[in-house]
Amino acid sequence: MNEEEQYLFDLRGFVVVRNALTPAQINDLSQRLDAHHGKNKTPILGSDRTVLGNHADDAWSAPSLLELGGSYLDLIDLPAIKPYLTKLLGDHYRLDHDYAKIDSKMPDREKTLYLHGGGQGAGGPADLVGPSDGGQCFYRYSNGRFFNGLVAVAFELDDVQASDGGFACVPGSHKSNIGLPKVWRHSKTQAELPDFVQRIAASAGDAIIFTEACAHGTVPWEGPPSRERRTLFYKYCPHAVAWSPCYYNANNYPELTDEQRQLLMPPSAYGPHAATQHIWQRAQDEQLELQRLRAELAKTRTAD
Ligand SMILES: O=C(O)CCC(=O)C(=O)O
Repeated sequence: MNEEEQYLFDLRGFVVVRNALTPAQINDLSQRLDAHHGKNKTPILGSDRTVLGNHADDAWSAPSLLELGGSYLDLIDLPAIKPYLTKLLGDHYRLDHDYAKIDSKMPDREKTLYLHGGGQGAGGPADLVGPSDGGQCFYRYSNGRFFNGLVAVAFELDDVQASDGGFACVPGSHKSNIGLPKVWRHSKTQAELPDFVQRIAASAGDAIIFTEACAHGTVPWEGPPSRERRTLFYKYCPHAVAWSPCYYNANNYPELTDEQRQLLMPPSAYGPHAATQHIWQRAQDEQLELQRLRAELAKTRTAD
């Protein structure tokens, strides 16, 4: 992250990394997403890890894009993005949640722009960032370091013109001391967007990195219905912070490297330290054993 990008991130709350993905990665991610979407027609896939797939599902089983495998696992620690995350979150940040969104497929009633987040004044029950006081949306720069409560990386799989829709934010709002006035939070059409909201055009393969503390949201899709905006969101926290109540179970993804397993660690002040690793390893191993025992029990019940 060079000096210019650091300046712009501090000033505006986001930075665009052009060509973060190679054409081969875009292709692989697209094919896997389209195959998955063929079976699951909802325009939002994966989750913010506040839901389990089914009522009876195990803990540690919230839907995730990581289940799509291949390049979805590579995105966890993509070399083109890693230096940005280290600069913005410090060492030993963690992947907190991930999901994909297909804007052009969203039903009309869900196409409203909900600006959420927004500096020191963010949060509260009326804000989408969570039901609490919003302290999790922090942004600070001090002693030569960035501090962010949550940093989102939005990987674009399609070209998106600003007039189509897509990511928009109120640049600089991550440092505002006053919450975004209610009257400006919702826009049902692009014509209603307040003029200080900046829309960001992006090309397939670009990554928009933004702090959740910057008031942001999705502009109502008004591009041609034939075009899509498919975006993959990977969201990262400092190691002691958790946004989502469901943590990853690295055991569910046997192809992960050691470094990727560390990025999936649940939160603690220790980060991926030897002092804590064995604790979570035991919890994950017990989960495996539980799954095995449940499968055995189900088999016995069917045999009866
Ligand atoms: O569509 C976008 O890029 C914005 C998504 C968003 O609001 C979020 O991830 O919190």
